[in-house]
Amino acid sequence: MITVWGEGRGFRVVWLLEEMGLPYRLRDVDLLKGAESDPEFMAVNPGGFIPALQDEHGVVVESVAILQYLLGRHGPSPLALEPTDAGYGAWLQFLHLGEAGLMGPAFFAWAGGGFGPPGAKEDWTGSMALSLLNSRRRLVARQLERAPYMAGEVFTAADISVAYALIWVRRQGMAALTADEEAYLERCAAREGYRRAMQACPATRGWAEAAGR
Ligand SMILES: N[C@@H](CCC(=O)N[C@@H](CS)C(=O)NCC(=O)O)C(=O)O
Repeated sequence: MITVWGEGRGFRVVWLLEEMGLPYRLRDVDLLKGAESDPEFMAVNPGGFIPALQDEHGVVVESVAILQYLLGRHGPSPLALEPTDAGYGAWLQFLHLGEAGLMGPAFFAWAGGGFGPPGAKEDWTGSMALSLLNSRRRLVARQLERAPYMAGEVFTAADISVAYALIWVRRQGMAALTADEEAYLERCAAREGYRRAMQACPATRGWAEAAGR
């Protein structure tokens, strides 16, 4: 049985599991209480961050690595492209850009205002993170001028990675999304897999309801 530890970016993992039709259980991890107060989780991921994926072979952390792992080990799935596919380069690029180029900078652009002392939101690091996020969004913008999805004509795991980050940016009110980005998110969120993942993730659903989307 597959266990997903924690929501947050674990939503990406649950979304893919729902798209692939794989059975799993979601184990809540309360980061507000502190991961250290959850010894069972700390034994799974001594780094204390979520998500983690556990199956009969072991544990994988890093949400995008987990997506690749599921597609490789629990696939095959049309949500993964092969090196011989025309869109493979774009697929791999956007799969990783979703975290490394979008979500990572987005978190640090937001975190100063979310958790930091007065003025932290506007400090050099926060401003630089916001500027990195927005520069990487230009790659998404160019792709959306060419095709409906990150790897081309069809929805793939690269869209789970990128759409999650853009949804997060929108819910935190960090940047106004473009009309193309909004239409893209509408396409992604209209999927049955997304709807089922929202049903399966109470914390994400609560946050979406509070944010009004
Ligand atoms: N790059 C990692 C980021 C993981 C991450 O930062 N997760 C957040 C919640 S979504 C977390 O656990 N933060 C607490 C911490 O890092 O101690 C991934 O994609 O999984």
